[in-house]
Amino acid sequence: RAEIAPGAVHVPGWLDSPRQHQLVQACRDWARTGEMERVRLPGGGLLSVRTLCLGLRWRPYRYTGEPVQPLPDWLAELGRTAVADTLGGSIDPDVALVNFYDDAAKMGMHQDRDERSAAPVVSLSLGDACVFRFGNSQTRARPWRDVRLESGDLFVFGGPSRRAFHGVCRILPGTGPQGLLKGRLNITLRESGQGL
Ligand code: MD5
Ligand code: FE
Repeated sequence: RAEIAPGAVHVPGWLDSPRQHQLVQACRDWARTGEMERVRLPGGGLLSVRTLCLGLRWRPYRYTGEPVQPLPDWLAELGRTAVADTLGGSIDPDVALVNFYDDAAKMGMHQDRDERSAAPVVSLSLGDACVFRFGNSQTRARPWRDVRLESGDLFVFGGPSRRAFHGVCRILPGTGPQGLLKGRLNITLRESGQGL
């Protein structure tokens, strides 16, 4: 367990192997409805990751009212346990965003600021490792720290780190557990603050 910055906690290997397999299988089931798609930015660009929303539909830069598959209680509960195990305090997640990265996908430096809640975000990594760049809250430029996120890792972002810039520089193909998944999945659990 490592505190990367105040409010940002990395717990390598938080998910055991059966749990990782269960989560990947759940992602496959959710994706069968065909909702895993590249999101278009208002400026016209397309994200290279494929995204699936549970609970509420997210599009840059808001949660829309369109219906999506429900967020299962067991997944919300996993998010509550993650926060209790790291920062303490509570969250009541109503959204999960599932991002799939193929070998070439990446995510530029950005802030997550579409949530109207101050609650932490819980991030779970599955499959191939990545180079995750954790920056600062002021600018998308340095200083930052590059952290390798591996399959099974938990990252919780709260408090002063909640609005930090962050991104995924690259995927490290072939580094995931044998037989789990080709590519990388990231599940984030969030409290949207809609209806608060
Ligand atoms: C990923 N996902 O690996 C990353 C990890 C996203 C996204 O960035 O927006 O879907 S989650 C990183 C994250 C979330 C919320 C706050 C902070 C980082 N942070 O304050 O650094 O697909
Ligand atoms: Fe983000």
